[in-house]
Amino acid sequence: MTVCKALTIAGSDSGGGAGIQADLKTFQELNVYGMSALTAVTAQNTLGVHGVYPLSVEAVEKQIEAIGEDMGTDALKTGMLFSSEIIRAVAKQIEKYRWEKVVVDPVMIAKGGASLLQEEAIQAMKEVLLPLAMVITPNIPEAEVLADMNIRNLEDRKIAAEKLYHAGVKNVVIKGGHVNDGDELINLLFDGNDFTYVKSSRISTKNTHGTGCTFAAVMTAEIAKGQTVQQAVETASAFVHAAIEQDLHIGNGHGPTNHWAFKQGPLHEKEHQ
Ligand code: PXL
Repeated sequence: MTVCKALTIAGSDSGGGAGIQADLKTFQELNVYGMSALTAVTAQNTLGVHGVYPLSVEAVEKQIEAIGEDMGTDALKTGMLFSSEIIRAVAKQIEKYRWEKVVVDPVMIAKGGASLLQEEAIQAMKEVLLPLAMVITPNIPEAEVLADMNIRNLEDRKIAAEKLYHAGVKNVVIKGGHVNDGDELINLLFDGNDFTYVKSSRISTKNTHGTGCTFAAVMTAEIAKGQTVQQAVETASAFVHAAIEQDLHIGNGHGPTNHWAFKQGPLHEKEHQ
């Protein structure tokens, strides 16, 4: 049996809903062996981010090297990278190991508004990381920053996707979760030739913490297995939809989603008590 492997280079969310915790849970659900290189630790719960503690560039490099020198990976994703120094170090390692199945989730701001990427790091992300990306998965506010334009409708989203493609990214997915345009949610994929709309129904809830990380983690796991980018977007949309639909009611703020819902369906609460 050959086992598929995926690596997440991202921050820790102590609350377990986003960051590497979301990534590793998602990899596991999809039968992919998960590995991680931590970039920063956040002290966080459903009410917000209470502290951000970046790791040293050396610590990030060493973790990636440890994997590159021994285990290798079939695909990787980047999440919270925090600083331009960490971005440059991560890009260098991706080049060193010639990793090509690279999913970049350009994490910038947490749900409550806390910054997970320093302002000056945006330029580094555009310069050194986007050209290495097989796929980038921004939400609309992130796409606005990276493409340097306002996105008011689907036409604008297509223009932003084209701009990001021309910045060197092979496939651009601009997710539709952050617009209120009715019952239909459209995740837009642009591969340099065609636009594909991957549709699902919108669910109204405040419990969406970690959906961006989870979406990119599904894509990474599916790409690790050899699925196409379009298939990966379809699975990611279905996985996140199930995770939101069957949420867990944990915490008093923006709650996490249910990472086992896609595979296992709803858990009957407290059935063992
Ligand atoms: O969802 C973005 C995100 C990514 N990574 C970490 C986070 C968050 C959101 O809070 O905490 C570590």
